[in-house]
Amino acid sequence: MSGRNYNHAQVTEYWQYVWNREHAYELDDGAVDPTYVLGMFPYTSGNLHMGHVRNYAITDAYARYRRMQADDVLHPMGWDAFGLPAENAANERFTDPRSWTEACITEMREDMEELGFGYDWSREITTCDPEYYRWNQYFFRKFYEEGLVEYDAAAVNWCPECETVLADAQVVEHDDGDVCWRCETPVGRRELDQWFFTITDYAEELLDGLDDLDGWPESVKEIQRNWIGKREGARVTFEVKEYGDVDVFTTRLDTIFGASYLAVSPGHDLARTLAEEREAVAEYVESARSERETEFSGIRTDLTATNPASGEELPVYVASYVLEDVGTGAVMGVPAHNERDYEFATAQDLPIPQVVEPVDDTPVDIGTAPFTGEGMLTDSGEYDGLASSPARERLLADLDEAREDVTYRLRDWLISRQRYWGTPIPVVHCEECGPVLVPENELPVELPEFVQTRANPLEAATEFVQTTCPECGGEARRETDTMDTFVDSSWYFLRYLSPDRSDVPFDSERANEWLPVDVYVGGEEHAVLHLLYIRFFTRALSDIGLIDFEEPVERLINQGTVLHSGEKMSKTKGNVVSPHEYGAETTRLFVLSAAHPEQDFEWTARDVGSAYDIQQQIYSMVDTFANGIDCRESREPQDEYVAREIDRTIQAVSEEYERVRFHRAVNEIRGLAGLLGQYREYGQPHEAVYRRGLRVLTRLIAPLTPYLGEECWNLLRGDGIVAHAGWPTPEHAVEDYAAQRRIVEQLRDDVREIFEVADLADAAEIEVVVAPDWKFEIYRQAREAEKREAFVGTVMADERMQEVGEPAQSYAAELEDRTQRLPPVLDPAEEFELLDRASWLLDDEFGVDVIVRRAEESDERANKARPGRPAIHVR
Ligand code: ANZ
Ligand code: ZN
Repeated sequence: MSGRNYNHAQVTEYWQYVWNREHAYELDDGAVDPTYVLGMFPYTSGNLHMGHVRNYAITDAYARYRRMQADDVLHPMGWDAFGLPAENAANERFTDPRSWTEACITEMREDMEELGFGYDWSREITTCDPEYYRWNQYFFRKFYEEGLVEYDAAAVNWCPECETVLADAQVVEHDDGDVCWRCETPVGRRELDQWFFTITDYAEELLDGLDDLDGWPESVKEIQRNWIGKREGARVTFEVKEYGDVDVFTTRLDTIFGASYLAVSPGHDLARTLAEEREAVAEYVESARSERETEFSGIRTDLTATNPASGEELPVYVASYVLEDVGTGAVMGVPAHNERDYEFATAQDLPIPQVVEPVDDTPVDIGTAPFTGEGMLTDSGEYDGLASSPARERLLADLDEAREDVTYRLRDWLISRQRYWGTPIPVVHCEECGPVLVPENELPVELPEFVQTRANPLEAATEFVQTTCPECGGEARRETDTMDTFVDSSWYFLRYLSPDRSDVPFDSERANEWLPVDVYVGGEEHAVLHLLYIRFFTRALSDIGLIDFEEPVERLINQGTVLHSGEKMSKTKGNVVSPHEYGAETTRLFVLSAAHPEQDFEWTARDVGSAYDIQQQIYSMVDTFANGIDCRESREPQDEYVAREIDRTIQAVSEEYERVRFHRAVNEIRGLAGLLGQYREYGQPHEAVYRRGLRVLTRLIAPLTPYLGEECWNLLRGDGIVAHAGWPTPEHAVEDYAAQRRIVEQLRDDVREIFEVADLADAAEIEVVVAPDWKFEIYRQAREAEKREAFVGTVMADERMQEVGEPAQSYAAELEDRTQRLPPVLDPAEEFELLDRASWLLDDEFGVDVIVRRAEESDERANKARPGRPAIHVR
C-alpha cells in the first residue's frame, strides 16, 4: 500500500534546473508595487550556519506564499562582502581578501540553492565590486555637499587587535570595561582625524519616526529610543573665575541648590587650558585619555565656580566620568540626588547636601544612598516647598543663566576605518587646499592590489597614495581610510531594484514604486547598528531628493536563536549542526516548524525526525494515489466532511502564513495529512475529494518544502510548477467552522469517555441524537439575553415553551447563569448534517455502526441532548 520513499538529494538538481529554465523567482522590472521580502544579506564568511538557514527559510516561505497568492514578489540576495575578517583570513592563509571572499560566496550560494531558497539571482549584488562601492563614494560626496559629513580630530575608540577605530555602537560594555564587538579586546582611546556622518542631525526625526513603525517589534523601537536618548532639560552657565563661563546640561534644574561641585570632562576646553600650566592636571588628562582612569577618579583644580542660584563658590574638578561628547561635557555635581555624582562625591569626600524630599513616605537616608526621585524642595531659598516640576519652571524663568535645552545620547557615526578591505573614502589631502573630494567623474576610487603588512595595506600602496589635488593640481595624498562596512549595508536594499544601472545608484522611480520593504527579517543584534543606519540613510536620501519615502521597512521580524544543549549554536562552543547533516529540506522544514520565528528554540533530533516523517507521509500518499487506487464515484456524507475540513485547513493555514506563523501552519498541515490518511484507509475515498485533498496539501506545504512540493505537484499532474501554482481557495464559506470543529471534537471525546468507563467490547451501534428544536430556541435566547434576571420567566412567557412544560423550565434554569457567555452553536438542521458527515470518524475509531437522528425521531432519547452536544447511546 505505501508509496516510495522521498529522497530530497535526488531531486534538487532537476528542480533547480527547472526553476532556472522558468526564471521562477525573477521579478519583472515592470512589476507594479510588488511585495518586497528581504532577509538581511549575509556577511561572506563561508558556509551557511543555522542562523542563516532560519533567517532565509522565513523569508523564502513567506515569499513563496505571496507568489502563490498571485503577488509579484521581489526576493533578492546579495553579499555583504567587505570587512576585516576577510583581511585576517587572507593573512592567515596567504591569499588575498578578494579571492577568499569569492570562494566564500561560491560556497554560500551553493548552500542556498540546496536549501531551495528561491532568489532572483538576476539581481545579485556584491558590496566589494567597484560597481557597487562606487556608489558608497557617490553618497559620501552627496552627503558632504549636504553638510552631513564632518572631518574632525576626535578621541575615538581604538581596538589594538583589529588595529582600527570602532563606532560607539561597535563597543560592547563588559563588567570590567569596554571591549571590541568583534574580538572582545579591551578598547582604548586614541586621538585621530576621522570622518563622520552626522546622524545626530536626524536624531529628532529618527526618534519621532519610531512612533509610526507599527510593524516593528516594540523591543527594537525601545532599544533605538534609548540609544537616541533624548533628554529635555536646561543649560546653565556657571562663572569660573580666571577662566570664564562653563555651561552644564542638567535634567534636574530643581536640584541646583544641592550642587556641591562642578566637574568637566578631560577633553573639555577648561581641562586642556589648565593642563597647559598645571602639571598635575596635564598628567590626569593624559592618563584619563589613554588608559581610561578608574570610574570615579578626578582631580581637583584650584578654580572655583559660582552657583548662579545660590551664589555659592563650588570647587571645580576634572573627572573622567563626565563624558566629553554628552551635553556640554560638564556637569553640576548634585550628589544627594544623582547616582554617579553620589559615587564621585563619596570617593572625593565632598559634601552631599539634600535639597529634595519625597512627598510620600519613601524612606530616604542620604548617608547611604542618593534620592533620585522627584519631590518637594528644601534648603533651596525662596523655592522651598515647591514640587520639583514647578520649581524647574520657576528657576528657568528666574535665572538669567539658565535656558531650556535638549540633548541626545546619539553620537555622530564614525565611518573611517584604518583597514584595507572596504570602500576607499573618496578624498585627497592637499597641503594647500586641505581635504578635497574626488570629483564624481573619477569614481570609483578603486582599491589597489592587496599587500601583506601589519599595518594598513593602503598606506603601503605608494602609487595609490601619491596623487594630485583635483583643485589646485599640486601634490596630494590620497585618504587611506576606508568606510565602515555598515555604510555598504545601509542602502543595499535599493541597489537590488536596478543592480545594473551604471549611471545612478538605483532607479528612483522604481524605488518610489516598490519600497518600503514589506517584510524584513534579521537578527535583533542589529537594533542600534544596521537598523538605525538604514533609517538614517533613507531619510538622508529622501532629503537629497533621490526618493520620496522616509522609512525603509514596514514590517520587521527579528528571528530568534537556534539553541543546542541550551546554548546558541556556535563554532567556539562546538555545538554546531550543519544544515546538511539531516538533509537541507528537512532542516529547513524543522526550523520553520519548531517555533514562532521570533522565539528561540532548541535543536532536538526527535523534532527533526518528525519534520522528516511528515514529508515521507505526504509523499507516500501522493505517490500511491498517482499509481492508481480504487476510488468511489458516488458521494457520501464522509466525503462532505473531508471536503469541509480541506476548506477549513486552507483558511487556517492562509491565516498563519499571513502572520508568518509557520509552526502553526505546519500543525494544520499535519492535521489534514492525518485526516486524508484516515479517510483513505476507511474505505474507498471519493476520487475528486481525495485528489483535491492531496493537491491542497501539496500547495500548502510547498512554501516550506519547495522540492517536495514540486515532486508531489508533478505526480498529481498539476499545471506548471508548484512555485507558480495558485494558492488553494475554499469551496464553501468557512465562517462557523470553529463551532463545527468544536462540536465534532466534543462528540468524539464524549464517546471515548463512555467507552472508557463502561466495558463495551461487544457494542454494535452508537446512536447520536440531536437536541429538540425548543432547546435550540432557549439556547439562542440565552445567548442574546440582555440580563439574566427573570430569564426563566421570559422564556416561559412563550406559548410554545408552555406546551413543552417542565423540561423547558428546567433547561432555561440551567442556562440562566451562563447567559451571554455561551459559545455559538449551529441550528438543529445544520448540526444534524454535520454529525451525519462526521459519523464515519466514530465508526472508524470504535468499529461500530453509527446512526445520527433528529430529536423528532427519537423523542425521549433527545432529552439528554443539548445544542452542540448530542445525546449518545451505545448498544
Ligand atoms: C544635575 C543632576 C541632578 C542631574 C540630579 C541628574 C539628577 P539622565 O540622568 O540619563 O537623564 N550629565 C549631563 N552631561 C553629562 C556628561 N557630559 N557626562 C556625564 N553626565 C552628564 O541624563 C541627564 C543627566 O546626566 C544630567 O542631569 C547630568 O546630571 C548628567 F538630581 O544634572 B544631571
Ligand atoms: Zn590642493
